[in-house]
Amino acid sequence: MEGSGVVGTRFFNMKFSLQLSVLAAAQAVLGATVRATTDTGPQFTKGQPIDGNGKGAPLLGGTNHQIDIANPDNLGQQSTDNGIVPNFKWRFSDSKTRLFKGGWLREQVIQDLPQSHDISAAQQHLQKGAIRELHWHRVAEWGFVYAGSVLISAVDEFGRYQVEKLNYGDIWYFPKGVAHTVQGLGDENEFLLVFDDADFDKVGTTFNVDDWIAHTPRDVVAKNFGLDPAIFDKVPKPNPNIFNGTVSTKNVTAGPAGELKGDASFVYRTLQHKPEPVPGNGGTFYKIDSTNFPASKTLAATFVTLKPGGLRELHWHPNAEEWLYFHKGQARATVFIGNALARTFDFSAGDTAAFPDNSGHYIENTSETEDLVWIEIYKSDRVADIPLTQWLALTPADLVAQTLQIPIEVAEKLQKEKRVLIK
Ligand SMILES: *[C@@H]1O[C@H](CO)[C@@H](O)[C@H](O)[C@H]1NC(C)=O
Ligand SMILES: *[C@@H]1O[C@H](CO)[C@@H](O)[C@H](O)[C@H]1NC(C)=O
Ligand SMILES: CC(=O)N[C@H]1CO[C@H](CO)[C@@H](O)[C@@H]1O
Repeated sequence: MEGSGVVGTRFFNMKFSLQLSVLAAAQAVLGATVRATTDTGPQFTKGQPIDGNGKGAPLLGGTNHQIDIANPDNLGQQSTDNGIVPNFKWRFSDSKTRLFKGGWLREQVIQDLPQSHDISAAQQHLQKGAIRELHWHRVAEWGFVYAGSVLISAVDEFGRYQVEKLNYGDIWYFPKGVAHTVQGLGDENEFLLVFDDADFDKVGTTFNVDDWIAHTPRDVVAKNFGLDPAIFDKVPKPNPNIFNGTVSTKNVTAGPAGELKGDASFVYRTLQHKPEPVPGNGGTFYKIDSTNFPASKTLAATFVTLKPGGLRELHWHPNAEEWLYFHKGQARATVFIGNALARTFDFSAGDTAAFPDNSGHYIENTSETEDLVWIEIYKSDRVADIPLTQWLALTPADLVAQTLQIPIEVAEKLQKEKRVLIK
């Protein structure tokens, strides 16, 4: 028994050093510092679940080392994490990309991220002239242009219409059922799409014009338009969804109910407005909800830039689950869901996430150099949060001091203003 134990240990050590040399090679490829195998500190940033304090052991089985290195918090880096907390994150890079003539689409729906109960989303790309065919949805659609420019066109139940060119930072909101289409205007154009329903691929959610006409008796279509049935001989079947085309040069005029403008407008030009005051000086924070964009009644958003070293202060949202899209940079967030349960996540560009309704959290920049840019979405008519600091500052200081076992002078000096983004 003892002998086989020694052999076992030797065998293990051999496997372990073999593993470490594979690890070192992988690190060399990744350009990381290759450390001696005698390193005794925490190994999380090297992709190993070892805390350097007696807990953990090397990963010997199949693993994706690049993902491990990028997600040290999944390896147990935060000793304050506790319990079984589900995954709140989905990478667009893990989505199936659907290719079309002149573009592509990749989605995140409830089947991808079951923790997102309110929202589904997609990235969509349209080359110059490419058209997302005319359609409507059973759900509301929200879009944010982050590359190039697009033409949007919509018609509502009163026969009001809107045709507008949108650029970087511009947002559209089409209420449930509103007819619309989108066309790429620049050479390459891309945008984020958000829907106020998590099950976006469910049958009965999207209605495309070609699909409808192709599945309606030809004589009825002809009678409806008062035209010869042969006019519709070339309606594409199956419908293309996205297809290449030429940039629109026609204007819509003389609609009997006029244009959708002012409070009825489906467009909000984010960067033409002032961001929210950020006393903490950590970045910029735009709020886009029904208080400044009246059409946007079911989706409320923020567009946030956080400087390196910045922190989106600890807070929760009293009104909704939070959905996130990380556009640039690197982030870390710990989500506290009550009952001593918490889990920390590492995020990079292209990640989406859903934080449970009312869960406590922060978002921190983890890059030394790069700004962190993200979008938050709530299925609500407004953005609302309660910061931890403000809560404590507006509660009798002696109650706070006794509860947290902190000096009363500290409790008395807590900042009463929201700081939002702290530098
Ligand atoms: C779209 O692409 C097809 C080839 O795939 C081409 O024949 C057609 O001319 C293109 N249409 C436009 C408007 O670019
Ligand atoms: C369409 O409208 C735009 C902006 O109002 C105008 O500049 C353009 O000349 C119009 N084009 C046509 C074909 O009427
Ligand atoms: C430049 C800078 O301060 N970067 C910080 C970004 O956030 C991470 C995590 O808090 C810090 O470790 C970096 O120093």
